[in-house]
Amino acid sequence: MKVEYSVEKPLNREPAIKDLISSYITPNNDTCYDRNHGPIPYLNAKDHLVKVDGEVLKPLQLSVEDLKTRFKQHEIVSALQCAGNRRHIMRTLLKEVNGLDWFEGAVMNCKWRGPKLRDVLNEAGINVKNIKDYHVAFACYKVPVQGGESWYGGSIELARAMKESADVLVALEMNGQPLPVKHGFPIRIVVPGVSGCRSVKWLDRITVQSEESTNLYQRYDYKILPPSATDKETASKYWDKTPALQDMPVNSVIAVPQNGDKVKLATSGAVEVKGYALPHGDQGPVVKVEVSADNGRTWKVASILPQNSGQSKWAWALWKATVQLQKGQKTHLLSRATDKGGNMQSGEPQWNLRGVAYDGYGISTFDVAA
Ligand SMILES: Nc1nc2c(c(=O)[nH]1)N[C@H]1C(S)=C(S)[C@@H](COP(=O)(O)O)O[C@H]1N2
Ligand SMILES: [Mo]
Repeated sequence: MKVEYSVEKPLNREPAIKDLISSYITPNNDTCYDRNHGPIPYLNAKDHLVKVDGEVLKPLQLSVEDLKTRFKQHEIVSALQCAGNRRHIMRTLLKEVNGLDWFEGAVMNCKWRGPKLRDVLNEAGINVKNIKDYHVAFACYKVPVQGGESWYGGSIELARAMKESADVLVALEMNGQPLPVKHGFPIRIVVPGVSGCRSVKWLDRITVQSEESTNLYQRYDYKILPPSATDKETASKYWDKTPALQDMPVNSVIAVPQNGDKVKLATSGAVEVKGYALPHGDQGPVVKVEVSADNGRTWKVASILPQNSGQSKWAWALWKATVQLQKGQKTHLLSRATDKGGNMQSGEPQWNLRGVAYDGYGISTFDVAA
């Protein structure tokens, strides 16, 4: 099997933020961020199989063809975001954290297509007494990952998997094309609203089980540790007690003007401010984004670009606002989002050791030319 990159040097990269927000649907190219804990395997769609096992009546082995032809296909526009998105802001504004230095581009908003996980599980027949006590684990055994683990995996609650409106997909396509190799070809899970780490790529196993995935990345990473976990040592006693991160928080980011830019005002004294915003878990879509030029004392409502209106609750919102500014000054802008569920960014982000799920106000500090 051909692989690209390695356990020592996996492919991890993000696009320039201005490119990212230039299209509502993030195209299948380098505008999509890459997050890998190991090498990228080149799988053959003709012989690749996904095993469905665990607490099911009829274990299955499904080919890509089976998944395409034996189940109803669904298309969902959903953001997929790494839990570490915006980590750089957390380490800069709050305190140093452990983890890759993601800025604000570890997110993409794509059209995913494939059967619903629930339909696949229904075909296998869930064999559990109380669905609330179970999980569904996803795994890729094709390549080893960092931390000495020989496979990658993650899990979600079985109840979420079985909930029709949770839209959990066994995705075969991204933006109308077969999944790109680096994004999981030929099969990946897409769990809308949830930290990207559970959306397992190059999927080869789906297991209904009474405990969470035992993979390192479910048990010892991707958790919001309490503030008293300040290093590896103190964290060790919290890993077991801290729930695995699932739903991502309501969030917004200012992309234009970018932090550090030199901005020329229009003759009107105005500048156009643009960015993206994301809802909390399944509470989308984002219904309001506001911008402040006075450190949060007053807020101006931004307009959400029409591509998003009435669309998927899982999608991001692209937004823009026109703000009047003073020439020749260092300027500091903030943004905050509110979703349909009423969740609003609080402006009081909590520090955590792994720097995950940072949800402080969108922020941009730049010079306005005299
Ligand atoms: N098999 C496998 N699946 C994986 C990962 C991985 O390293 N291996 N990384 C996860 C993480 S942490 C994220 S954020 C997303 C990134 O998806 P992308 O590379 O398509 O952007 O994939 C998830 N699925
Ligand atoms: Mo991630």
